[in-house]
Amino acid sequence: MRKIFKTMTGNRTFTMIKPDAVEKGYIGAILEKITGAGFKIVAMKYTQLSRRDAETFYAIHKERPFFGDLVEFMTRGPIVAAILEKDNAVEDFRALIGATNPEQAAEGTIRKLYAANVAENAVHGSDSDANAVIEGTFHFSGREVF
Ligand code: 3AN
Repeated sequence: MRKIFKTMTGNRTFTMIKPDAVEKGYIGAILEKITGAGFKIVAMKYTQLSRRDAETFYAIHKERPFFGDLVEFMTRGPIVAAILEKDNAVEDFRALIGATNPEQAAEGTIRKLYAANVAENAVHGSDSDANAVIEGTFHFSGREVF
């Protein structure tokens, strides 16, 4: 369990390649963007969220009108979950993926390149160091983190 707490020093973030991007065959291209931007993969798995997993992971959005659709979407097929390491990981990764809505995402960002729309937006990135720890420990045990 110990290594994941390095996230608290601000050098780790958590990501998922979401079902839409997996379905379209973008896993390799997205991982290449991530490692090409200087992120080191310190944990990774190919898995599928249960309904309960998705409801727990996105509990912060449970009052939002799109919550039901979000849970349906995130559980409809496999995802890639990963913990990434880089200086300033959370902020730099949010910059690499771009705005939540791909129409507003900057050129060259992962969402601009690979996301369909605001609901099916290809990748997740933690929004704070604290959430990176919560999200990383939700998906990985200590022996799966390097
Ligand atoms: P981000 O993923 O950029 O941090 P959040 O945390 O606001 O964005 O939203 C979590 C997820 O909920 C998004 N990645 C997207 O799949 C979905 N979502 C966010 N806003 C909307 C919206 N207005 N309509 C539909 N789905 C949304």
